[in-house]
Amino acid sequence: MKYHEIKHENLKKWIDEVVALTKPEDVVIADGSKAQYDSLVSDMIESGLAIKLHEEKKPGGIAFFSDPSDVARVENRTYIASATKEAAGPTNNWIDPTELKTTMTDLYDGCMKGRTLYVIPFSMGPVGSNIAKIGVEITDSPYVVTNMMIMTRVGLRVLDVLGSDGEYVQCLHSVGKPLSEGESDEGKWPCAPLDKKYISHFPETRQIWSYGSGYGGNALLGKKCLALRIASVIARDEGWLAEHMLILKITSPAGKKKYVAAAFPSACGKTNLAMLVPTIKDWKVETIGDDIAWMKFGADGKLYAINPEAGFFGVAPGTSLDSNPNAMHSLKENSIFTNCAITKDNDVWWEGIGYDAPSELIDWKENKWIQDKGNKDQAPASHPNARFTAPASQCPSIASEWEDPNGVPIDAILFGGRRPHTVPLVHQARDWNHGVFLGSIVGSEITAAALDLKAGTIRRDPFAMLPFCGYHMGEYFQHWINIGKTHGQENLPKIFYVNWFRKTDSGKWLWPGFGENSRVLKWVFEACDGTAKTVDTPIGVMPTLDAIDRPDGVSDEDMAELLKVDVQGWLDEVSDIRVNHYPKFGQKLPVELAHMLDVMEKNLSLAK
Ligand code: OXD
Ligand code: MN
Repeated sequence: MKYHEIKHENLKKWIDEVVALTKPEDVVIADGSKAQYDSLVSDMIESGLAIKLHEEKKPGGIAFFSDPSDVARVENRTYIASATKEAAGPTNNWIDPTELKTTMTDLYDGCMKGRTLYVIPFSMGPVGSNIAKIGVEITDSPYVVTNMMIMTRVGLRVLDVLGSDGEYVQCLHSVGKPLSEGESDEGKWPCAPLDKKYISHFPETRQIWSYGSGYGGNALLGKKCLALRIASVIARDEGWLAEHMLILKITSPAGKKKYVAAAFPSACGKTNLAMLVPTIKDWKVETIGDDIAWMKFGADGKLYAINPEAGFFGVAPGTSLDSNPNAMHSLKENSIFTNCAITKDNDVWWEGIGYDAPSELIDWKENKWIQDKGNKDQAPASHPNARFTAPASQCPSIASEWEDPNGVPIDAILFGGRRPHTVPLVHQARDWNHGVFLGSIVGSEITAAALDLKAGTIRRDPFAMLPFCGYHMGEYFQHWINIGKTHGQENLPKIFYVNWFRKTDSGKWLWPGFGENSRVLKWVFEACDGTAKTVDTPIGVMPTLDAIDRPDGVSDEDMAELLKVDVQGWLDEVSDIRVNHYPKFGQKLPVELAHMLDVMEKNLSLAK
């Protein structure tokens, strides 16, 4: 299809404007066909940008090495350009939208010279679902097109749903590297220098403008930009929730099922939990989504969730048949690998894949790499944020209803993070507002010094949405409180706080995690049914010491430690929230949350 044939006048006009501004050599519509995917892949292999992986070891697989300056989301170059700074709030970078558009229009001028402009019509969520939203991404990166074809539903059927006047989110992307006459990328990853990268959101006009990066969430604009930053604003306006949450289904031995959504900050194991293989007999866990949940109330008053994505953009290092067999099976074929190491026979390898590196590798910086196990300081062969892009449909644990356009009814919401001390293995909120309070204080230990933050300190990441909320976070808290006011407690999901990451003072893990987390999910399941063994504590409702089946290696003392209310630790937490966290939100902090903090402090003081 040629873009002049598009029936949607406003979309055609926008494409015309972008073509005039960016001056590409050609315009192609991503039609969603396998033939087009295959031809983009062979072009990228031919140009040297992509590596074709081993036919039998990774059928249909390709690999890329990005530019070393373009390896992750760039939070300090990510902007919420709302009409006022106040609307973006204290936790987002803000630039006046007119000024930002002027700067970026200059950058976009001629930026696609020598390249093809692709128009990608995509649906976040099953095509036609009333929870789904349509986006159209314009990009000059074939890498982006192929990744979007895995991560979202792309193609002409989306244009059909859009019709002649349907609503869509404009997503404009360029790698920011025009080519002069006769110039080619010579197989190198195109991008612009860091100070020219902009990942910009215009919430009022529901637009995304991204320039200069070709990587992940900076460039696959359906994911963090649309499905979280822009969607969180739409959700606030329309009374629903767009959240950084996995969705899983758990089925008891009696065949009873429940759906659980869970928000953990990036790199806290959402993909692992979503694909967990239970260690408890006859319990089953299946996957609906691993990163994002859109949740709307149904006619029966219950909260229904869809996974707006169609694939997984997972962190490769640490993923193995032991830690996450379902992820390993998902990426066996038809997958894209970015910044993983490549073996001599064109397979992928990464740190923590579960076996030693073959004798010789090409590392993500494209140098020869030989494993030196004696050298703890050896630079890794794969980048710590190396990724696999895999179709969700290939996941062995995918639930049959994962594409149900009506979504699945959520019974429980979990919050969590890496907290070596203080926060117990699991506790339950007394009611919705208490649950919102727990979401608002989510924090996680910084594990790598890479983020300019001190390793070992706790970074507050409320609702795991700190980098992804498209408006004032205080108003976001209020939106959650308001949901509780307008919907009956009996229909609302129960809220829990989990922590798999407790350590002893000598640094030993107290809880084995991974599949053993099914034991905690079982208690959550029972708590939703009202059959769990519970005890009231100053911080919420907790399991009794014998309520959770114990895995091998967890002693009575370990369990007592995991389920202890650390009164002094929590009082320190209260003062940290009071002094360093809540004041950020000023007048917009809901009174209900300030009240919850007072209640917790009072409860703890009484328990001292
Ligand atoms: C992700 C993230 O890539 O949260 O999902 O950073
Ligand atoms: Mn994420």
